[in-house]
Amino acid sequence: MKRQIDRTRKSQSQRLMERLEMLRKKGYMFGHQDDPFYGLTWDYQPDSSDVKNVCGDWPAVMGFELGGIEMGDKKNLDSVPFTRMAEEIIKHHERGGIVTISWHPRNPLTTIEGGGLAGQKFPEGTAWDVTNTTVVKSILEGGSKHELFKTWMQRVSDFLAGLKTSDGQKIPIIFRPWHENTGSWFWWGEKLCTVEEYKALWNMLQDKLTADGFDNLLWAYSPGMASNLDEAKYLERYPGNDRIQLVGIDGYQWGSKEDFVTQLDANLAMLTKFAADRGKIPALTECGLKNLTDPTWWTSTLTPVLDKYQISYFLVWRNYKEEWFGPSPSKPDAPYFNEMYAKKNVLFLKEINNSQYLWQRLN
Ligand code: BMA
Repeated sequence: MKRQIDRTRKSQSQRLMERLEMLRKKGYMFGHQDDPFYGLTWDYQPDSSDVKNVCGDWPAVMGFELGGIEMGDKKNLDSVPFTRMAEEIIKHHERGGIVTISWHPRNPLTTIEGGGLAGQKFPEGTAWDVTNTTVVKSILEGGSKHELFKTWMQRVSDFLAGLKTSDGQKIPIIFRPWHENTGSWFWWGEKLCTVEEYKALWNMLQDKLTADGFDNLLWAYSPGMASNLDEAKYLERYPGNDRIQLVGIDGYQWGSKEDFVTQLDANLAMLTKFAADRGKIPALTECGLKNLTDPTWWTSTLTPVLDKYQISYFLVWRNYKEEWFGPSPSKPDAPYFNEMYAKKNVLFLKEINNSQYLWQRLN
């Protein structure tokens, strides 16, 4: 009888972790939020992508956003239908890509239960509503919104449960809740909850999803880039080595190129050392220059810094008509994006699939 190697012993998250470890020896991956849903000149066409329309290849990493799932909504906060989202997540996995998920849930204290945001003025009721500093406390055990929040977590769990391949395999996912928590623009931000409350919030969600059997999640912690983000600061709200597999930073260029480069460089130096000391995967979990006001940005600003570090990936935010962070064929940054695409150490889908082949053979 032919002996079969049992490949089912390792969880999907362990396998993803190993794949990421191997890939980052080769280079860093490019990621894009909401890539297959819409771009600057199109929306909801099958198999389309601004990135693919520029360079001919899919992003290695795609980001998806669950905001709205907690309300039982059919579409997320950016109007992406959840059924379509599940399809695209499965598709990206099946084409060999890597999936990451974020969640910007409504504010459980100020949102209107059972209703939409109609009648409420942005940011009232949203993740960005920071008028009340007891939101986290209110959803923890014993709080007035604890039961409501349990319903919200259940809806996340139900969505995740649908993310399986046609042969029933769970899809590995980099799950990145409660991000940019060292700023104070989300209801889980630094000035809105104590360290203990933040950690309890993290644990509540992680424990719930773990209890539901999701061993396919790779948990990512990602505070925002900041001049004071040293190791001690990073550790302050860090949920713990046993809870985190991927350590990230979200860092956009909002000001001058020089300030961005200096801060990103310093933060990545800290992050990659932090990761090496603890056996974690480092990544630039969000970044971008809004509307690519400097079209050379990809190769003049970003990659010279990233080339210095062995990070797993960087992900730019969505291409929304009024605010975009990825390339588009009609925009002047497209040739510079292609220049970046041609770099050997910047990895898109085709390249990571070659490595995946190797990785499968080695395991
Ligand atoms: C923000 C903006 C918003 C969007 C949110 C969640 O950065 O892009 O328009 O609703 O992310 O994707």
